[in-house]
Amino acid sequence: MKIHSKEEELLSIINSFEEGKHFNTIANKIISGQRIDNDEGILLFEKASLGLAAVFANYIREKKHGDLTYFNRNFHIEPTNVCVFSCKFCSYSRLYAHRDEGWQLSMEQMMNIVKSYDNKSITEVHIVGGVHPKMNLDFFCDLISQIKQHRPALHIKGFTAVELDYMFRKAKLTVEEGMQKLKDAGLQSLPGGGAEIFDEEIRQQISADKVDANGWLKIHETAHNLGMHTNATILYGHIENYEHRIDHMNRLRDLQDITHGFNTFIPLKFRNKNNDMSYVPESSIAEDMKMYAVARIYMDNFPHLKAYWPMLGRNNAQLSLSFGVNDIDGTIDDSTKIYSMAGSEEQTPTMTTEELVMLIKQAKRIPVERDTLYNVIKNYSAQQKEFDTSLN
Ligand code: V47
Ligand code: SF4
Repeated sequence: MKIHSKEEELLSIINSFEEGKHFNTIANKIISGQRIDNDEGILLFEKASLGLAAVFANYIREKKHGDLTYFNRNFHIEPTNVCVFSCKFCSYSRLYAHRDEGWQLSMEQMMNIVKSYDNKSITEVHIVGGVHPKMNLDFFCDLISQIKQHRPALHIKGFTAVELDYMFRKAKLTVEEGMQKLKDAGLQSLPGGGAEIFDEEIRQQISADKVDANGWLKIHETAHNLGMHTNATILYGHIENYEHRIDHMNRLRDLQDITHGFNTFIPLKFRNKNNDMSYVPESSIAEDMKMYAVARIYMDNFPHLKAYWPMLGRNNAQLSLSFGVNDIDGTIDDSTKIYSMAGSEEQTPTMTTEELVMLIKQAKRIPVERDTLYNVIKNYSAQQKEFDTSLN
């Protein structure tokens, strides 16, 4: 019997697809580890069937990570949903004039949230919220130092570039000065939010008044230069087209070539409940899976691709593990409202470690608990074997 290499296998699978012959150049690039260009990214979105895109994305995923699939134990603090901005897709924020309809947590309330995890083996707190005009840089430096004093080993991932841009401008500090101050207080990494879509025209239509693409990228570059790791998101499935998605990923890929500071790319599906864009239909699950697959193929220099289950729903997050995804975020403990308020099926997002492990095992992948920086805390591969035999 002839033994086929993985590469030969990939080429023969590609050629079994009707449209396969149009994708030989892309297949050869993927096999030889070369990156695809923007036109090829658009071709994948427009002309590749979902099955073909999945074959490419899965090949890359398995080359990078095998079956390993990461999750972590985390909770969120959302200090406020009061926001000076009014992004059209946002279901969560309230303007300052309507602050009575929203929430604004005091330092004590936020520290009580942190303390409520004292006996739990949590490794990360993710802090993200609206842009409140009275919660300034000093307030957040104080919050970070108090958390660090209370629980030094807890990794603090906090603040989108949108929140940071506003804080730094109000404090009349440069991005470098502001970021250094937060780092000195104990901030360790940045989440990927606020990126939305970088294209200037689309950004103008959906979130006109907040930090622009260059401002977002500059903040992440500065964090990288200070040795911090960050994530990046894309908000897709609204009024953008495939060119805009590729342009967005291209700007991130270019910055990553310079800094290598991004850990994870997180496509965020637009959810359309209770916001000013409710007239825009949500993308289909097939479209969501295509987005993950093309992201995995195009973003060759991003180590990880995450499906954020509170937004996508746990079943679809499980499905995404066959479309290039190798991370599904964490336990969450019902501590975020951004997606439940926008209509996600996960109205009280909480998963135990056991549930996350089972979700990953059912998809025939190997669960790995990680910390924020992808250091392995526990690899469940030994138990995977037991699971496989119990199925026979
Ligand atoms: O920037 C807001 C998005 C983001 C809606 O880095 C919406 O690990 C869809 O960035 N439909 C904030 N998306 C959340 C975020 C994030 C989440 C999980 C993990 C990480 C990480 C980062 O949420 C915002 C915006 O793009 N968002 N409203 C909506 N209706
Ligand atoms: Fe404010 Fe963020 Fe909502 Fe925009 S997405 S309105 S910046 S909370």
